[in-house]
Amino acid sequence: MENISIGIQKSGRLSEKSLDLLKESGIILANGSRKLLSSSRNFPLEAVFLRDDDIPQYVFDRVTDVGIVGENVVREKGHDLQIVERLGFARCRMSIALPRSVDFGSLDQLNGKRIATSYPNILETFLAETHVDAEIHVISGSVEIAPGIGLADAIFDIVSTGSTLISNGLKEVEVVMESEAVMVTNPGLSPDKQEILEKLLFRIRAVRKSHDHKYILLNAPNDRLDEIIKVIPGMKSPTVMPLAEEGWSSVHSVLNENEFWEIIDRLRELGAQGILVIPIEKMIT
Ligand code: PRT
Ligand code: ZN
Repeated sequence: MENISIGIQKSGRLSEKSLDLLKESGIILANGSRKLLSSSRNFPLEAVFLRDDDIPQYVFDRVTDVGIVGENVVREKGHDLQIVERLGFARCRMSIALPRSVDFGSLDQLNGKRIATSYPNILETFLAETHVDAEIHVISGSVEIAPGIGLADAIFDIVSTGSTLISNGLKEVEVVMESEAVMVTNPGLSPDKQEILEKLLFRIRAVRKSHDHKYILLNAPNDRLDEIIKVIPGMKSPTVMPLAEEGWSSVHSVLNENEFWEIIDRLRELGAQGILVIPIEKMIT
């Protein structure tokens, strides 16, 4: 039986969430991430633990069939890979930042300036698109200190909360791209491997969907039932069962996390009582 191999970051910001995703998909790995390789005993998958920067190349060269890596790294490496799923974690943006003391008007100001970054390819493409003629200085780490020590006039780096910029006296002036962890592949997998990938994606989607949905149970007075049901449509439609107490029903449904509090407020206005909200482990629609 054929296996699918998946490149996962060995240790870093993506590692834990990548492994959690496999685990929640019911895929048990033999020996965690301590070794280079780890096979699953209940799914035809082998995890290969790598530096995140190497993952696009490994996938491109078909050393691994798929990989989980930041979209920023995929873009920087420039291999023609297919994003098969956006995974919603390790969200960040790649931005240009300037010393706080510099007044910022427009990108033209960067003409003739030095920009320090570890992502020269993304930056170069952006500068070409926006017709800015700046000098790119490649630094491999601690890019944020470059302006302070006179090595550059600006930086182009990953920003998440923005606190690293603030503590280095910098301000974000231009967001060049948004990024999140993605699953990538090099198209043209064998039919067997493609089938395993589809199975894996089916599970991952069910897990991810369950994360932003909640199961809700509540008691509704029968005379407001129609209005209450309109507020919570459910996957198909809500389940309604009579309560032992006359004039009341129990309503069960599924809510989207985004509209959760609004719906709860609305339900209370409509006289719903005994509202219970329960996490969902898997969700298959
Ligand atoms: O050892 P290896 O090469 O595998 O790992 P790495 O050190 O190169 O990468 P790692 O683990 O730091 O990050 C992996 C991926 O996580 C990145 O490629 C991004 O896609 C994503 N990610 C999400 C981040 C951040 N958020 C993040 N905040 N990567 C880095 N940072 C750093 C950033 O460089 C800056 O120094 O955190 C700082 C900014 O954070 P804030 O919150 O202060 O703005
Ligand atoms: Zn790295």
